[in-house]
Amino acid sequence: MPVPELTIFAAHECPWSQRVTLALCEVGAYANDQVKHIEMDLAKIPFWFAMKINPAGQVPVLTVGNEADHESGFINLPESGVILELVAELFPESALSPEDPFMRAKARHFAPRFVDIVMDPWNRLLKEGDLEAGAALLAGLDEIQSLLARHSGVFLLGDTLTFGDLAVAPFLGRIFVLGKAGLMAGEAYATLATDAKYAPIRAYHAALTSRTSWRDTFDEVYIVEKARAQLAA
Ligand SMILES: N[C@@H](CCC(=O)N[C@@H](CS)C(=O)NCC(=O)O)C(=O)O
Repeated sequence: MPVPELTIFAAHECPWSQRVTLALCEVGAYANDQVKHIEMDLAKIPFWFAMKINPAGQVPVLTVGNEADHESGFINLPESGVILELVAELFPESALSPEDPFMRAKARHFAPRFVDIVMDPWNRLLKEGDLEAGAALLAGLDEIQSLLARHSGVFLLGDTLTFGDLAVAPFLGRIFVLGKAGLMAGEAYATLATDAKYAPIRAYHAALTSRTSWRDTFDEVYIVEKARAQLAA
């Protein structure tokens, strides 16, 4: 199937957007000029965006096809998880979407579980300085490590990167970067960064963030500055 016209509306600071920009990098869409990138300012989402592109007023949105051409399958698609899977399927040679339906189901389950048991406590720790949330965050990462241990290899399902990995990468990356920057209260980050128990999640983080796609979509200084400003507001 030929790849249709693609436009991504995204914001560098937004982890949900980074899921999609990571995938577009991984499949070579940026390198091959197969996608137009529109960077949005989250502080000033324009009225036309909510009117024409996404009534929820949120990024990311992937525009597929051309509005003027009814044959092009035109759609403005919101929701990072949905977009991520579509990108994986539009570029099957990338192998980001496993052929095996059970493996696909595992990839789908991974991100919502990660958000529930890791990101909820992480947000509480960051925004409220709730130290009990630090223990919950580490317990959540224990469970994530047990999911990773089900397959040998550097990624969730082995040595092949899938959309499941890309869905959690922006969040795991921010945990390490903002922890290193001193924005996580208590001892949770020190434990995560040094305790032998958390060596598997450190290795997983390293496997994700050592990729070119990560370097091309993540600016550590900018993300720390934005987070500091948001927490101070
Ligand atoms: N469930 C959405 C969440 C997207 C989201 O929260 N985007 C934020 C930026 S990180 C946004 O656009 N915020 C602007 C607003 O809500 O006004 C997804 O997975 O795409």
